[in-house]
Amino acid sequence: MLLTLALPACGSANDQGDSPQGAEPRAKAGGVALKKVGTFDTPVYVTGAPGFPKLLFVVEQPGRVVVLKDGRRAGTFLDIRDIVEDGGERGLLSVAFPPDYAASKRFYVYYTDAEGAIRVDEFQRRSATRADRDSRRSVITIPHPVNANHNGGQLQFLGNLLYFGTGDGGSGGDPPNNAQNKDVLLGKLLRIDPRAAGGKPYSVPADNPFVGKPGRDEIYSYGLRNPFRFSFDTTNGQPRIAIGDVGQNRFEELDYLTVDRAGGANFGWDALEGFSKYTEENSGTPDPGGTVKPVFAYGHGSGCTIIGGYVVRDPRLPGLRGRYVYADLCEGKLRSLVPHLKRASGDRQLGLQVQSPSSFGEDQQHRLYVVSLEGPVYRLVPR
Ligand SMILES: [Ca+2]
Ligand SMILES: [Ca+2]
Repeated sequence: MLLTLALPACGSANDQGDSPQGAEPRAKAGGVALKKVGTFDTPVYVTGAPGFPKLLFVVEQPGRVVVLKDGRRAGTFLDIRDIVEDGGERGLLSVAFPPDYAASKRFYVYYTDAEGAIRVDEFQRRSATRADRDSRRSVITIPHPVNANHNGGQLQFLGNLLYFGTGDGGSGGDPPNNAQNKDVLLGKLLRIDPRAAGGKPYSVPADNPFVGKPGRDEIYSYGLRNPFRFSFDTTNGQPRIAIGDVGQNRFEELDYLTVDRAGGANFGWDALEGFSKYTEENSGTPDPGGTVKPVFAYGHGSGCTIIGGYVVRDPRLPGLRGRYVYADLCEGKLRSLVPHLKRASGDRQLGLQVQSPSSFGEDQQHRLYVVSLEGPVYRLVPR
């Protein structure tokens, strides 16, 4: 069972006393409405697969991926509940399908195992709606033995390369200062080619920023606390990345920059939280200088845990096109802002609310979904 509101968290609890327990989404607001596509067991992610525009995949935290076809449940695509350690912030947290999925049949999952380690495994599909459980191949295992929190959890492909975000190893204030340590893979955005090559389970692109330099070659960016959800924005020519990095006790932050510039970037944790110097428990990491500042941050008076979303590209939602839609786990209100490379603007509520949002996601038609940890998955539709 999940611990309500525990999922990607870790900031201090929201003390406003107005959490949306029992609230149902309003049917209509701001030109956008929420349409329920189904109810699931502790869902934490939703996505589509290249070449299969009619399918939608919902990730259930205990360890299943459920598939819908044309909006109707079409079965369990993958069940790995036996190898997933679930609860709180742990569990099966993401699935990703590479651009060549239709031909290669391979896809990837991100989960925590019985030892608490972060694992990315590869599987292959047997049919459009059924994975081959026996095709499992371990791609990478990242030890995360000390604390149960801050496991990261997002997989995203950009081209053939797999990006994934790991948490800092947990507790509060990153006691071992993992996020600033380029010799460990915690508190990082990582980038690999997940295909087996040369007798190894994956390869590292030669142009990763720390190849040939001190620091693990898999690292793309560092100084992250718990980048539970991130997405790519390909609406603007040069691809950009939007990272919702969950904060400690004071600030939730959104990082938004070109993918190029994110190469080698230091996002500042745990010297910095949001725009501010981090001075609370287990602080003491000096500001290294040259860090990438967020484009937006909000304080814990209006939330507890950012749930990063997507820059909207669904042509059915003209009022939201180009805006970044996100939410906060405790507040549940859907919000949007205009992302700029220097600073976001125009942050405002959509007028829609979801209980304990755990993620957003897009299908192959660029339609946008929001997931409630309590069970429902909704699609954002025009009013
Ligand atoms: Ca620290
Ligand atoms: Ca290196």
